[in-house]
Amino acid sequence: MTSNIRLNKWIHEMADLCRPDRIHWCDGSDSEYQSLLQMMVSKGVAIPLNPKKRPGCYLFRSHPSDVARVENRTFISSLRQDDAGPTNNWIDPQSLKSTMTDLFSGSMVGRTMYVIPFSMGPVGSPLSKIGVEITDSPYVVANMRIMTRIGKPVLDFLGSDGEFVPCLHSVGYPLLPGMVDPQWPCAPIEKKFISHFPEERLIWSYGSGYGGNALLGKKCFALRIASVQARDEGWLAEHMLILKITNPEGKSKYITGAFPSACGKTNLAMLVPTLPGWKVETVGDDIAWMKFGKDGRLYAINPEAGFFGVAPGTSAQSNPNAMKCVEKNTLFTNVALTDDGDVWWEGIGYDAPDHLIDWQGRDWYKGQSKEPAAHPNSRFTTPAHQCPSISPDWIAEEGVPISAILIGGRRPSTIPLVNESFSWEHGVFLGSIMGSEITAATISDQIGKVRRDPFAMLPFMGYHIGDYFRHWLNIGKMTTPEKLPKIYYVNWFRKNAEGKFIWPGYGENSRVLKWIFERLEGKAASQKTPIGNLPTPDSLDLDGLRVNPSELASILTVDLGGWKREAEDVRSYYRIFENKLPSALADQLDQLDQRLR
Ligand code: SAT
Ligand code: MN
Repeated sequence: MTSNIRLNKWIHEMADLCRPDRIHWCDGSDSEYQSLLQMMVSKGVAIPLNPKKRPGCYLFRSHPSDVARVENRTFISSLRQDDAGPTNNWIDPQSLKSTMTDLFSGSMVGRTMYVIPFSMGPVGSPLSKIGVEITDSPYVVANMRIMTRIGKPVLDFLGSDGEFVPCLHSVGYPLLPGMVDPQWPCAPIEKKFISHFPEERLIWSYGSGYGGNALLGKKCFALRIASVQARDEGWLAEHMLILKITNPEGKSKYITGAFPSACGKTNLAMLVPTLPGWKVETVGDDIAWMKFGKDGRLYAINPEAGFFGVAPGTSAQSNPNAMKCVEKNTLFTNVALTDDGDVWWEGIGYDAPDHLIDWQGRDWYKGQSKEPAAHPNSRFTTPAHQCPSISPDWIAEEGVPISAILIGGRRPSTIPLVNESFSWEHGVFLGSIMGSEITAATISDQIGKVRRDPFAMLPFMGYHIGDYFRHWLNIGKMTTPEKLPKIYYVNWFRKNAEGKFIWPGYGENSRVLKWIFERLEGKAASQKTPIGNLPTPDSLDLDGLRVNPSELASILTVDLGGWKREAEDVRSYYRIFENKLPSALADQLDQLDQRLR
């Protein structure tokens, strides 16, 4: 219930369309959360974990067809196709709405329609924005309660005329009389639509109950729709972690980092430095909203309230803070279940017990079962405040001032460990060409090619990427150059001739963060190269690090041949932007060519 006129009208219209049996307005209370979980337990949808091992934790298993974001079913339905650009799927909004109206029609029959008012960012912060998600999935409600701020405080703040982004979601499985509800209802792939109407600031998602397809505050709102709002309002909505780093003298700086999915953003955000006296704290692990403060600097908030992290590979070695975080009050999806009611996944840091129940609910025997016990994209949903490394500033309403922006992907060759851009414009150029090398066996003729993923936003852009580059360049003109964060291109993933990682990564990445910190202080030395400023051999703290010296040298110098090929490849990649490629970036590429000669 709300006094907000627009919200009431929308809820009535959507209820008329979807025809749920009942409507539940989420107040966000603990008792509501507990009773939803109890209801799901009683239906066999949620499995309570052993309270002695994982108090307040539950396991969910999704349908095998519904285990990840579906990029080929994700649409940016701007009025003009040209505004969606060459990297997004587009359907004319009128036609998409008519298709989806048919799908939503009666889609909640036999179900409860939950109304979730949510705030991205601290309720009431000038950097925050409000959304309202309608969903027929109690799993989504429980996850949204961890990932965002939901319920009464949000409605109170919204008041009678506050603005919100309407987010309509249905799993697409109406329960007609006599039908049995499956454990994970969803619709077949061709009926799944994750749709964005940027001009209307509207999200419609049908047919999937999983992650970014269904928790609409995250990728749909905080990145795709927010990127459009940010363009129009002069700020940045980015796929970035936010961390706070403090040197042994107690001086702190805030750094954001854009990395594609599965490049270790969560691990970097929660990093435990190997360098004595240095400290890293977590502000966010996935999304940063950055706006200019009165002092002309960029301030960032983490719009989320939890972490939706990939479980496999998370261990006490790779990310001890995340392991602590998921000890309690955590929802697990598609991990394996042990006989004593605990969870297990590949790369958890210790051997599997002899017997498990795998992510599909089947018996799994160590040494016998061939398939992984946990799905490779299995997840934990866990409250940010439980993270031992969480910074007290993570809820700062005014955000935190950003000194540096890291960008990077998985590049086994060519890209050095760390490269400081010459200028904002040069940094935007590097951001526009970043990406990961294709290694998965799926597209075999593409192996070794680079999948460019500008600012790690490729799957999350709400408009034309060429216009997005222009927006980044414009942001650089909105303040004085010394107030802008410096942009660093990093690469933890270089490999040697045997295909092994050269740089140990994880906590050792603190050595790179230290160099960046000291560059920002005007202390650490650098050498100017054709591609940017690289550390001088003795400016990077390598004390106690055991890495083969010649291999180390290879990741701290410019691979001229590799960069010449890189520049050529970028030239052909840039063609997809046609006349939308800002001339400043074409100039940057020409200048790079010149310097490489
Ligand atoms: O499923 S999510 O989109 O939230 C996570 C991811 O794919 O990066
Ligand atoms: Mn992400």
